[in-house]
Amino acid sequence: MNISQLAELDPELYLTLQGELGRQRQTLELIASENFTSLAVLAVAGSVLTNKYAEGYPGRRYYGGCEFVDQAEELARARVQKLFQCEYANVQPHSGSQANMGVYFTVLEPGDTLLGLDLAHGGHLTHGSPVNFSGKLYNVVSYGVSPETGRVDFDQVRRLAREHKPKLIVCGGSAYPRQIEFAAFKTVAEEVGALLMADIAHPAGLVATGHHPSPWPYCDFVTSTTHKTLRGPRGGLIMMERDWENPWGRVAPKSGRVKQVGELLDGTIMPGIQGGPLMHIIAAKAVAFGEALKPAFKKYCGQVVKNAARLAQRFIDRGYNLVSGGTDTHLLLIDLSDREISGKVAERALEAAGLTVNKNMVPFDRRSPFVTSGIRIGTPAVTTRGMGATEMDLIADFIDRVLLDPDGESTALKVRAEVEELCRQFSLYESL
Ligand code: DSN
Repeated sequence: MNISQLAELDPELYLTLQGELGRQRQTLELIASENFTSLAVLAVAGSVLTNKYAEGYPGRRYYGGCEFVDQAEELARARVQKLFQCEYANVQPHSGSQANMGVYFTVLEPGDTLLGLDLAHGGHLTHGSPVNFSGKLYNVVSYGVSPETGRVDFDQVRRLAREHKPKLIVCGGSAYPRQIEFAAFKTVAEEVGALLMADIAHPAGLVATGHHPSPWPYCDFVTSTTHKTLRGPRGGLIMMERDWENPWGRVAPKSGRVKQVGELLDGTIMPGIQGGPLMHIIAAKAVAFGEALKPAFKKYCGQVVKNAARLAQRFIDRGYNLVSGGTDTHLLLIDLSDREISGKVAERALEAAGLTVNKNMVPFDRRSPFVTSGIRIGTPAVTTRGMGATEMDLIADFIDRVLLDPDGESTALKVRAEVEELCRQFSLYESL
């Protein structure tokens, strides 16, 4: 069925979907965690596989009729293992949060100590924010970035690790513009006997294509989402370079055999925290992993990084402060602390002009998380549309004009018209 047929069947929802498709087509999507999937990923995510219950794992399900969904999950697993060169992969987590929960529930007991990057310094809710399950269940110690460099302060990480002896150290985040320092984290983890988990949700596509260093052999666990730079359907993922016998002496009930860590992770995801896997999404993950294995995806990720670097330079040229002074990934964080305009006002003004970004805390922010002093900008989605250096220069110009005149209606209207003209040149989902 084509979406246009929904016009008669469900006119209300049809209007909503058309509205969103129009928004995606006519605006510049600069949210660093968003992207546009291929039509193949979209089709499979909307396929008959949504009908199937398949609790369990391929070959050992709690339901009959799993022949074909088993194939889909096996394909997804095999492709992601090849993509990230790892022995273990669980493709069932519904989201990045559940992937992180899967590792925490396997490795930690409530009250255990977890060392993660502060949300305001670029971390993620699930890295120990007090309003998240991670902050409520565990004794969280947070590290941050250095005020001088905007990069992780390893003196602080080491000091906190020695003092608090975390069982698990988490590296990575959702607003860290620099490459994750896996090797440096491993040195600290080894020194204090902690396990190391990397959350590569943001740079996953860059990691897969060699545009960001690999977490192997440094990290015990790697979690990710599948919909950011990886450009797949919305979902999560857990990986280990090698499976290994669990060090906590957990045994299989009947045989007494010591379980592999992978078996424990599988059990934590299902039945521990999830029931039926989303087989349509797992199949769409398989499609996306297949796409990511192709040379075109490597080229795309290279362009994502080039575009972010170009955009960063254009903002620096115009006198903006960037957290860490720039980027080596797909995202940059403009620090507006020295300006009157807040992240909240900037986000709204840019949206009115057809540019979608999100307000974001910057390190040592004096404004609240609802107001913030930063905006986060990412290049994955505009790069998928085919934009390059020339368009990055235009985008920097659009943003600058709006930020210099956030209340100006005519500025917003003028920029919006130019944004729409640019978007027309880079069509999106033409066949929908
Ligand atoms: N909300 C995601 C992001 O925007 O980075 C992280 O989960």
